[in-house]
Parts: sequence; structure tokens; C-alpha cells
Amino acid sequence: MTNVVVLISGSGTNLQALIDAKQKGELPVTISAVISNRPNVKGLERAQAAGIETLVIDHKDYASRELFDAELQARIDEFDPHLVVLAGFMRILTEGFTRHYSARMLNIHPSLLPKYQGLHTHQRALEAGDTEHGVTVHFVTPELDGGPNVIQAVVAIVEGDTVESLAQRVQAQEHVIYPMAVSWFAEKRLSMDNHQSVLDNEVLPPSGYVLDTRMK
Ligand code: NHR
Ligand code: GAR
Repeated sequence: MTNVVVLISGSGTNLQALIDAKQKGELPVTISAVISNRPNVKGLERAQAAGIETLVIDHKDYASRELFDAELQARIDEFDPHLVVLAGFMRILTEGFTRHYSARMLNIHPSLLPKYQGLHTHQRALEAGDTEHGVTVHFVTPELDGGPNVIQAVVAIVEGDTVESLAQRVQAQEHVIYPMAVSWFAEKRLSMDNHQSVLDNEVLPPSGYVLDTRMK
């Protein structure tokens, strides 16, 4: 069974979606640990409730990003995971760390990458007057939110949308596409090759696989 370590920083709704998919028999993985860089977050409770080992490695206890990442890497590697899943993990990772997990680390980012890398994506999409927005799962590379896309879900922006209403609709799709992407990896249907995502032996387009939730 594919061994997965999940990194979180907060509420852990994406972690919960993975736990739920596994419970439904839709995700052939073992989540061997959940690691948070913030103490006392809801995601840690979700992991404990599912019987998953939890660890807190507080970035504030480390003098530099390099020292934090070295400790994080050492603790992750005790679980010898096939895949590391960033699920709302909010610390930028050093190049060395991302290279160590090259082709075996995924992130979910709340925008249609390459649009809106970084933070405050919902606000930026609204301020730009965009008519569509969404969420992307991608392989993690040293370039922030720059690794090859695996899957994205497109969500319509509607009249009267606020950051909160938009985030809520995007997050509902996150909980659909992240278990899909992780299950593809677990079933060995998905890989990263030459800085490209490959699904079922076909190189995916730059967008990744697209799930369009808009009415046409
Ligand atoms: N690291 C690398 N090298 N590459 C990626 O693609 C990464 C990464 C680390 C995290 C998630 C990412 C996102 O999906 C992610 C992808 C945090 C920040 C950030 O600015 C930016 C992007 C992402 C996560 N973090 C601040 C920092 O100083 C802290 C912000 C906070 O604590 O609230 O690390 O969006
Ligand atoms: C999610 O919306 C995720 O896309 C976003 O944070 C939320 C975490 O929610 N991730 C980032 O912004 C990464 N920088 P969760 O903790 O409930 O899964």
C-alpha cells in the first residue's frame, strides 16, 4: 500500500477529504503520519480522530528555513513515505527539501495555476474581475507553485461573490480533486517525468487534467 505523509498548517479539510476517501475504499493509501508546523490546529484533531500518528514541528523553534526543513525532512523520512502531500501547508520549502522529494510531493493551490501563485488568490481573482477561478494540484518543485500541474477544477465566479463565498465553492472542489490525484499516484497511473505530469502514459497538458464545474 502506498505510504503517505501529509503536511498541514491549519484546519485540515483536505486531509479530511483524503481520510474520508480512504474510508470509502476510494484511496488505496496508508497515511502513516500527519505533520503540522503549527501546534493546536484542527487538522491535528482530525488526524488523531482517524487514528493517525501526529507530529508538530513548529517553524518558530528553528533559526532558519534550512534548519526547519532539515528537521522536517528527517522526521518525514522516519516514515519512509512514497508520497508527501501538502494539504494547506503554509511554509515555503527550500530547494534542497523539494529536490529530496522530487516527483513524490504534491500540493493543492487555490487558483488556476500558473495564474495567482502565492497567497490571497481568491481576493486577487475577484479584484482582477475574472469570470473563472479554481484550484490546482501540482507536483512540488523548487519554484513556488511552479511545478507541473496534475489536475485543476474550474469554478465560475458569480455576481456578488466575496472572498468567503468563492473560497467555499473552490474548497468543495479541492475535496474532489485531491483524493483523485492522490489515488492516481497510488495506483501508479500518475508520475512526474522531465518536469511534466504523466497520466496513464500520456503527458498531460500544461493545465493538467481539467474538471470544469461550470454550466455550459
Ligand atoms: N515550496 C516550494 N519550494 N515549492 C512549492 O510549490 C511550494 C512550497 C511550499 C508550499 C504551498 C503554497 C501554496 O499552495 C507550497 C508550495 C505558502 C506560501 C507562503 O508565502 C506560499 C505558497 C504556498 C505556501 N508562506 C509564507 C512563508 O514565509 C508564510 C505564510 C503564512 O505562514 O501564513 O513561508 O500556495
Ligand atoms: C485550502 O484552500 C488550500 O487550497 C489552501 O489553504 C486551504 C487549506 O485548507 N492552500 C494554500 O493556500 C497553500 N498556500 P485545509 O487546511 O482545510 O485543507
